[in-house]
Amino acid sequence: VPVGILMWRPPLKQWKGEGTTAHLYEILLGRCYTYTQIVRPELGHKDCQKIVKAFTKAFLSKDPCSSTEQDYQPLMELTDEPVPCNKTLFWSKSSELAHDYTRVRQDMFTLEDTLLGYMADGLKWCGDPGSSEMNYHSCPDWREDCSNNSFSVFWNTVSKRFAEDACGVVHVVLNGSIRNTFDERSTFGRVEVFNLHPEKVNRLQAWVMHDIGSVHSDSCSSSSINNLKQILKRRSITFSCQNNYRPIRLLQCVKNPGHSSCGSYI
Ligand code: N1C
Repeated sequence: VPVGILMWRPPLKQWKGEGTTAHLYEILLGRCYTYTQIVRPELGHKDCQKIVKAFTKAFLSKDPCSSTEQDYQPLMELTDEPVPCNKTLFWSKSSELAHDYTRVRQDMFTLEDTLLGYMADGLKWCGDPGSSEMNYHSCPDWREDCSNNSFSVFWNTVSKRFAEDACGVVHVVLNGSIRNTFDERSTFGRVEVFNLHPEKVNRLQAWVMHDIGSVHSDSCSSSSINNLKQILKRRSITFSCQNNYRPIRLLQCVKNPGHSSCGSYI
């Protein structure tokens, strides 16, 4: 048989989004070991080889536009990790600020402070039905190709579990410098709010933060926040809201010490 025939591979499909992150497998494995051995050694018993295999098995050799929650179930089962009551922190359009905060408040957890979120944060991945390889050239774009793509379904699945597991008072950092501070189409608005369990979540505490120097566009009294309040009321969850929660404001001021709105704190 001519070598050329053995080496021929069907062409991978072309998508509008960027392809799988280079060295994805090694990055996932490295992050898994970093998290379970160094960040939270109490999780040292987790089998990172098995976890990363389950992760890639969820999407390899499959159509990246027909990804399902079930694809990620084996991975979810290997990575259960309860967050203590009162310590869950959600965010929407405020990723950097929320993570700056949990870096300092080590007892609080965003999804990226749990194993799966830590492993997947910032990465892209997809497979192809005609190949057992990852597609490093392109992956489906949420808008232009399909919404049920391998990484959007992943974030929906893990965000859902993160919300289902939450208990006590839960927190959310929202961005008051954009028009839709509470966006019903965001993962927070679409998935997390609806997967909180009212029998164990007594209250959602929102912190609406304004970027330093921006013109305020939304605050706790805005209609988008009122919408969140109504949704929670229907779900029997108490809501409270605070503008520019001081501990987080101080973190913003660390990055903008000279700004007039920070002056009174120095
Ligand atoms: O759509 P969002 O925000 O409201 O999602 C944030 C919300 C958080 O509370 C997290 O628990 O949902 C969870 N989450 C992530 O942790 C996460 N890490 C990285 C959701 N999405 C996450 N990503 C990527 O950012 C993912 O690709 C998704 O589409 C964006 C959502 O960010 P957003 O719109 O600011």
